[in-house]
Amino acid sequence: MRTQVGIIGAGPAGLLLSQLLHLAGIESIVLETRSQDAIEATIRAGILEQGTVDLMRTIGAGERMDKEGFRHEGIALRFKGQTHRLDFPELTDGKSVMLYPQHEVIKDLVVVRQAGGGDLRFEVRDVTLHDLDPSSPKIRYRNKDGQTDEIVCDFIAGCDGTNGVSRPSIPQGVLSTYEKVYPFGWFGILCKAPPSSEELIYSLHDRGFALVSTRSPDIQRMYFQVDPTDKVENWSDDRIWEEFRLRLATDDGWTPKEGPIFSKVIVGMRSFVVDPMQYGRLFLAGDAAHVVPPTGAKGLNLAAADVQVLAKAMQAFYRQNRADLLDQYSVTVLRRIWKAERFSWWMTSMLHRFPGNDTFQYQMQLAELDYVTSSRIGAAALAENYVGLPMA
Ligand code: FAS
Ligand code: PHB
Repeated sequence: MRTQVGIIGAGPAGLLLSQLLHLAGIESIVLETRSQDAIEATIRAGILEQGTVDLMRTIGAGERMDKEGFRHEGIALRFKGQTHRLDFPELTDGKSVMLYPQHEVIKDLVVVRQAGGGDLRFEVRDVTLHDLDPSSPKIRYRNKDGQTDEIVCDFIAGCDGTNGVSRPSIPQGVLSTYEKVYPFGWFGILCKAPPSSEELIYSLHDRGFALVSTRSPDIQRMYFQVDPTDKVENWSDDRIWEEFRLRLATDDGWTPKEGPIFSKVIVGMRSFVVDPMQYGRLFLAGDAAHVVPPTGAKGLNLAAADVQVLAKAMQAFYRQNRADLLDQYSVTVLRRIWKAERFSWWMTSMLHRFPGNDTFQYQMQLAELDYVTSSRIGAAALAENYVGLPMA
């Protein structure tokens, strides 16, 4: 079997890339280990930067997002019992973000790919990459009926996330790896309740971080900081709501809207980057090459930004026989990735309690929050990063 671009992984990176290439007349095959139902049910990110919203519209996948998504024109920062709103359009010349869940994005992308005759192969097994350098890479795998198959392609796009096979297929010594593991995780819940707030609330409390987000008018998404080794079963619904009430308390008696919790998960938090994001004819994009702690809401958006640059570079290769953009892909996207890593690390460091009760450190965090909520320049810097820095 032959194609131009073999894409491993049907997450946001793989599906967006496949659609972008399709619109540029470039063929691709997407291989995914999980089923279509499973990828469409993966609860992850919720915030889309302006650039990702524009991309979804440009590639013809924005209709349902525009109908069912929520434009968020700000966030609130809460500390010392006070709430401070950051007005994004006012601070960033009109930009904002969209609250539209990642699994809905995935559903919309699968629809447009299938409508466009996209070759998406689900439930594959034993994916292996071969002959990445110099010129005709191959992907071997077993399809869902158990038969082995080989795809010969011009390029492989490794969009298989942080636990995929693409990155480990790059020989030892080629990649420089940068990692920071945070000494806390997030306890995330989904509950049936009305929204507790019009916009997201990021809160720092002596007991730790808490985040009020949403998914729809009757399903809410909320998180609070926990020990990463903690277990979901240690947390009864009553104890969870008690913790949210404590950490989100304000001097004017604000309380969250409570309801039956139907999903509980604890996720670890780390910052991770590999450099370069290319080896021969293999190009990494999204979580396959970098991970951010979710505090800055950057994960999905970085994946979208990577594949926009990669698709443009592949288009230049096929249309103008130019290899320069492909050669520059890694340097180009890593500049923006490191800025997003910095922002996500900064938000995480400002808004979480670190073990060891370092009271001076805590005062520094409170002073930083006081600065970004009382200085227009400080607030604008946060807002500019949150809505999304310009594309590379
Ligand atoms: P993805 O991980 O989304 O997709 C990779 C795909 O490749 C998956 O479908 C996987 O099944 C497939 N795959 C893996 N190995 C394969 C193989 N060998 N062969 C074929 N396919 C293979 N971001 C936020 O902003 N907010 C959040 O709340 C948030 N929560 C998160 C929670 C978790 C548990 C995780 C892991 C991430 C979260 N993120 C969040 C970040 C998230 O949004 C990611 O950045 C985003 O999914 C990255 O997209 P992709 O790079 O496409 O990788
Ligand atoms: C979410 O809605 O899941 C979400 C929103 C903002 C974040 C992290 C997660 O920073």
